[in-house]
Amino acid sequence: MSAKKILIIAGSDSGGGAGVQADIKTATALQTYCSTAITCLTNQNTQRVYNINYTPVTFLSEQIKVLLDDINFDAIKIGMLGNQEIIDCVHKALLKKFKKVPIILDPVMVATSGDLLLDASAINDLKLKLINKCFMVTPNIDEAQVLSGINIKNISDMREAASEIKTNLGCKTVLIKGGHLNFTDGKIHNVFLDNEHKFHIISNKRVNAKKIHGTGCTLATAITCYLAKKPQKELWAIKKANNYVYEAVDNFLNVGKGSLVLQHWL
Ligand code: PXL
Repeated sequence: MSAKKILIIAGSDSGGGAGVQADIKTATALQTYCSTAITCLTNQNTQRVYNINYTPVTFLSEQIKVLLDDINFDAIKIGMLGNQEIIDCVHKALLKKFKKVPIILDPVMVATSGDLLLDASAINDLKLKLINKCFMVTPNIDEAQVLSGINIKNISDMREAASEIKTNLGCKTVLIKGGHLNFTDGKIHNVFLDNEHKFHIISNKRVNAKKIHGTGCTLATAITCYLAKKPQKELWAIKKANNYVYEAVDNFLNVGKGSLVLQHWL
């Protein structure tokens, strides 16, 4: 049997709700093979992130190199990077891939618990070394505000921020996730700006539950899997991924004392 193959470059969440753990569960549920290059180990549970241990960059770049030498990936997902050194390492390791394979970057900055997952000093490097070369970036509202400099309160601000990110930072497409905003109709609206500078609104029902951890990682990985299956069908991939996340959230698990987590065996 054959399968589509993705490479996940992201951090480990020892609690299992987000990070590489959520990514592997998602890829498996979507019948996609995944390899991983793990940027860091977080020490965390459902309540908070206690500390972070980064992978030595010489080792991380060797890992990415041997994977790329061996496996012909259909798409690549980048998640938590953490600091400038790791960003620089991933940028160099992927140089030959940016134009050949769709790369989806989730610009992870802060955990659901509020803990910081990217050094503030690394934001410029993220913009200049990775975002400008990626096929898609998937910021949430807070990340989109940091990347665009725009204060986002509604869909019109989301459009403006997406346009700013695509035009000024140079990625091909932008998906701004609206889950952190309260819309008057009670739904969640996400704004996608495509390669031809056309806007699309992708909406879904909001699940009424307390904080859920791992939605961003899961969505970006699901998009990566669907794009691996059908390249250039990014709107289709986003809609399918959005449905996957909605179902996994609607069937949430309450495994600890903190945030709820997604259920991937639907
Ligand atoms: O949800 C963002 C995220 C990404 N990657 C890792 C994380 C988290 C959130 O906690 O731990 C490793």
